[in-house]
Amino acid sequence: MSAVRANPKPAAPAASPACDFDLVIVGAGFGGLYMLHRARQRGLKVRLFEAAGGVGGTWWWNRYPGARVDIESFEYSFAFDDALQQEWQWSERYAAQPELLRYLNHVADRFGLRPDMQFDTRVNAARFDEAAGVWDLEVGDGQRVRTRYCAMATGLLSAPHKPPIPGLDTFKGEQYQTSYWPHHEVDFTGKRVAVIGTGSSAIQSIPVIARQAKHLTVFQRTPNFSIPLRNCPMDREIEKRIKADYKKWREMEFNSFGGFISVNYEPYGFNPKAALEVSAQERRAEYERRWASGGLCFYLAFTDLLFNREANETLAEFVREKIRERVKDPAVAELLVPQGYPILTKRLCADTGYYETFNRDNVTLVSIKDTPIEKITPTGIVVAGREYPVDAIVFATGFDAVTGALNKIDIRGRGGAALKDQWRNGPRTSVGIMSAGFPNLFFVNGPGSPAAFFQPVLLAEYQGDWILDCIGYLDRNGKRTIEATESAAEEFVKHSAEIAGSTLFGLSNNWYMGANIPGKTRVMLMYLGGFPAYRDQCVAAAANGYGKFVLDGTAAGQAVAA
Ligand code: N01
Repeated sequence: MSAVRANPKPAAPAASPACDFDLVIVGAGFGGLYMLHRARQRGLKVRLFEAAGGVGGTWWWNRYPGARVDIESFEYSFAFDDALQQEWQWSERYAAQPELLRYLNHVADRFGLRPDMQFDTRVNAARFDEAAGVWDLEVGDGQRVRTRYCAMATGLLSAPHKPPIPGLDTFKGEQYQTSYWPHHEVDFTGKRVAVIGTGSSAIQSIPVIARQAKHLTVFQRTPNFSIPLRNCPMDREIEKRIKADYKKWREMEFNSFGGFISVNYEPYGFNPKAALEVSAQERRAEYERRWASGGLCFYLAFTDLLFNREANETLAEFVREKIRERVKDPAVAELLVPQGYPILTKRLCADTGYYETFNRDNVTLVSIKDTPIEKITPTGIVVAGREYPVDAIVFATGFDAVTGALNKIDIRGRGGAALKDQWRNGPRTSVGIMSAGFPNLFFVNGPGSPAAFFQPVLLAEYQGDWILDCIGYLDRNGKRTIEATESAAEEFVKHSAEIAGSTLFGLSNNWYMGANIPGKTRVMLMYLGGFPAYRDQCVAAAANGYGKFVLDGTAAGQAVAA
């Protein structure tokens, strides 16, 4: 694991066949930055392209009011460099977007990464040149770049989804999207504002917007389960304790299922008991303890919550009760109480005063579950024949997750085959890192990996190291290409589907399965077996000279230097 191992020795790159770069990285979020840093350390000639005007990825784009991380700052940060861990001071238990952006900029400067990054440059197309065994990229306004390897660190939630509601273009007021929030300050003072959507982004922004707007109307299709985040200023004593033992905490994270253990306050890690094996009293006590701690620790409360509907219902009912306590008007409370799907199967939200916001006089909740938005007019939003006049609309309508950002790039592998065609019925990868027919193309936090179910910063570190180790191996052995085999991908996809099939995730319309995007194939997009099991898969895939892959067009595993 990257947190506890020494920097690897630079590999000697093989002679580049008429290439501009050894490695091109797409995306300057956590994953791209880490990989760039490590690739440079290994002596690779590398260039990172980023569509945005600066570093940050998710944290560059999502500047909406109230945006903050809901994994503790001490955990949602790089583990690979202890000096960096020691010197950075987080100001809050859960860092807000501006602080995360400062942190990522600090990382870029501290490790001198900027000279190898090119901003405002979208990668539009990537085609594998079979004769030369290299990738030919079309970037920005037609610039052509050739590279031996390409790593897509394009993000899990980076292709925003804006539903094509009739009349949208006729609206005369202001329109915002949480994931494309402008860089200038948006002032809703004195305005009638609508928020469409009630996922994590909406749940974070609604309380902040409500405090500013003259009136806020929230249009809710599916109520979400939300837990109090309980953010607070960083306690310096806790900081000292964590920094004194950072290595131990990181090891625990890397060896845990989801990569977060709530190190900051009380470690509410994995509870090995099942909800249905303990008494109602013990269950309640466990839920109350976690409720008081706040955040996402409910995922680890009992082992059967994601597998057994009856067990799941014990937690769902506990949270429903809490929602009813937080909302004064019982009719509004009932609209906000989620019913009909298992808790935790749509991403659990963590809020700061979300439900209490509906106790304000200037906030109205409109359920569009049975009566969808009919149209948008120049002056408002129409539901069930009634117009709600508004001056501004905020779309908090989510993302074409996991595959969306990759599908925006015209990626073509052997024989000119398009990746999006190959993945029409769901992504097919070997260990979430490579796809058959697309040699030397790697995914970071991509489809098939545990992304979204494992702390994404740590996963990016692990995968970044795996990919660079792989490149190092090829270079040391004079090999030019590596690709997944169809049979290995089939085996991994089948294994992942079996795990997913044993869970309750299929019982809700969640983005993990693409169920939030009309027409997208409904299939679990990520690995649900937990990080330790995933790591075993990655180690096995690399064993015997990358025996589960094809090297230079022939089966791997022959006698080559380790
Ligand atoms: O997106 P979402 P998000 N008409 O897909 C509704 C991470 N994140 O940006 O549920 C009306 O969750 C849709 O309704 P429904 C986190 O992993 C983390 O909020 O499909 N409504 C839903 O209510 C999260 O899960 C943080 O019925 C429509 C909402 O829009 C992920 O990003 C903060 C609609 C979309 O919710 C995505 O969160 C923010 C339509 N046509 C995000 N289409 C942290 O706290 C969609 N909706 C760290």
